[in-house]
Order: sequence, then C-alpha cells, then structure tokens
Amino acid sequence: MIRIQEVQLREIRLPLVHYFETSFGRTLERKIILVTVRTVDGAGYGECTAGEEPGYSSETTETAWHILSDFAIASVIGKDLENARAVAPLLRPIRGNPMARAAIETAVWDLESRILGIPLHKHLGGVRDEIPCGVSIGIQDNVDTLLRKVRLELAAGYRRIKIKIKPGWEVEPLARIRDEFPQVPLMVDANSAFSLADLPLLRQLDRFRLMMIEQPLAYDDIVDHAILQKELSTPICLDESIHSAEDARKAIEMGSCRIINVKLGRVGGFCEALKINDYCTRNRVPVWCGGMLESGVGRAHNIAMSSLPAFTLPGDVSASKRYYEEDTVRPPVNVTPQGTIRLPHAPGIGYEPDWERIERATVRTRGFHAGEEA
Ligand code: OSB
Ligand code: MG
Repeated sequence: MIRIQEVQLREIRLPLVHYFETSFGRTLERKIILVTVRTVDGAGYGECTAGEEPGYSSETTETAWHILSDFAIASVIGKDLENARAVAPLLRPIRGNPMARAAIETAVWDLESRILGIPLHKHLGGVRDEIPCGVSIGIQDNVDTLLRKVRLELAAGYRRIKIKIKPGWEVEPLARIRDEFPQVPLMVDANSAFSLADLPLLRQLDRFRLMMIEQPLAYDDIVDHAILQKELSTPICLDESIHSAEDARKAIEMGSCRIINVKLGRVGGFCEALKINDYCTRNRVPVWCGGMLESGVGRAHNIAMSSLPAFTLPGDVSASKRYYEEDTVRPPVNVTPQGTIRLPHAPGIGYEPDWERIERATVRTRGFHAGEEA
C-alpha cells in the first residue's frame, strides 16, 4: 500500500550545450518540472517532458504546472494506492495532458521500486543488462556541420544516427551521409513537416535504405500515414500520433506504420507504456524509446523502459553530456564505447538527484500535503 503524504513540484531551467532544432523550432534552454512524491517510507522522482512551446504537442511546461497543481496531484495525494499501477486509473478523468500525468505517475513507480529495494527496470519486467543507444541530430546550419556531428557520434560508439528533417533539409543531407557511411543504421524524423502532397519527395527517400521515417505527416493523423506507407518501401514509425496502446493497435491494423516510438510523457506514463509493450511484443512490432531532451531524472526513466522486451531497436537515449554540461543526477548518464547504457543496479531509477545542482537551477517550487487538498 502506498499513501502519498507530500508532493513537491519544482521548475528548473537548464541551458542546452547546443541549440536543438526540429521542423517545429529551436530550443536553447529547457524549462523542466521535477516532481517528488513522498510517503512515510521514502521518496520517488519524476520529470515532466512538456516543451517550452506547444510545438511538439499541445502541452507546455506552464500547462503541465497548472494540470499538476490544480488537478493531478489532488487525484493521488492522501489516497490509499494498492501499488504504482493504481495511479494511472486515478488520473484517467483528466483528458489529454499526458505529460503532466506521466510526471507524477512515473515518480510513483520510482518510489515503489525504491521501497521494494529493486531497480525500476526489474520492477517493470525489463529483460536487458544494457540498452543500445542512438542519437537524434537536430537540423544544422549546413551539411558540413551535420557531417562533422555524425562522425563524432559514430566515433563515440552510437549504434544508429537519426537526423531531423524538414522541407528543404532532406535529400541533400541524406545523400552526403550515405556517401560517407553507406552502411550505418540511419533514419529520419520529420516531426509532421510534410503532407501527402510531398509524396514525390518522400518517395526519393527510399533510395537511402533508411531504417524508418518517423512521423512524416500530421501530428494527429493515422489515415494519411496508411496511404503513404503503401507508397513507400521505407517503414514508417509513428511518434506524435500514438498516445495509447489502442492508438498503437489502430495504427498497426490500418497499416499506418510498421514501427512505434514510445515516449513516457506522450503516453501518460509506465502503465500505458507497458500495455504498448505487451501489444507490440504479441504482434512482433519493433518498438524503441523516444527522447524529449530529458534531464537525468527523465533519462533514467527512459533507460528503465528501454529494457522491456518489445524495445528491440536503439532508442533516442544518449549520454547526459550530449545535452547538458551538468546534469541533474549523479552519476550522469554515461554511454559505453560500444554505444550502450548499462542498466543500473541501485533501487528505483538507479540515479540520485543532485540537489545542489538542482537547487541552483530552480526558479519556483510548490509543495502539496495530504489533507490540505481543495
Ligand atoms: O520527435 O523525437 C522527437 C526532441 C524534442 C521533441 C521531439 C523529439 C526530440 C528528439 C530528441 O528527437 C531526442 C532526444 O532526447 O535525444
Ligand atoms: Mg520524433
């Protein structure tokens, strides 16, 4: 039984070592909400993956702070929870806002595995000792800069390269990468920058033998993606369009994609991620863990999820230092020269928040106590 006595929200600001550009915009500094849940037996930590602007999805750091403060925390604080699995059903009356819901849901999973004294990945049913890692490389000012980054990441050991694309930044960068690296596992992510009118251009991507093309069409679409998939030999992977195991089933049954990207924030937490894992394992759909430029706490949750059986492809889970000079956890997330991350052995997420670092980055906090909810 888990009874949450106290929840703390904290917003931190973390500058990125380099701006990250996608088809929907550029990020220089992250605004991240960290969640601490506390019972008499201990504490657990979660991270909200909402962005600074509503460019990836409708949520932002600000909307998530509102949903957490005014609705989500009140739904779980002071309640007698059978286990961490009981959190998601309590949050179900809140429509949408999955990143806000996931921030607290994932914190309770960390808490529960710490109380049990086992690593979170084991508690979830993970089957790996290490996970293969890929990198996501943002849109660059020119192709030479992109090629320099690709060389550095491959030299560091990463197992696959993903580049962000948008209209005007697709064929040329891919042709140059393929010239230099004919065999490297390579994929693209369009973040919804194209439409079916771009079919002639998207067909040209087939010649680069990509592992997949991620979310080429609208963020809320599975119909046009099914039409497109029939026209391409390259597998489509859906990211933005998938919010639940039901979405995954519909997209697979319609032929809208052949691969699924799972992000804890986008699907509302581990409970739904586990259902997607089960559906995809049963139906032999390859899955991988997406990233949202998380700091250490969120990164640690992603590492745990990546150990699940369906997660057979390298994810966008990479070293802390690719994004942050100083991460929010100790030790920072490190990648082996073989391009893998070893699953931690410590209880819970297996990484400890670096409170001194977090305190320096904090811009606001708010505490909630059982018995005081409205
Ligand atoms: O679509 O996968 C995406 C970053 C922000 C928003 C959306 C996406 C991304 C990434 C970064 O690709 C992945 C990472 O965290 O390394
Ligand atoms: Mg994506």
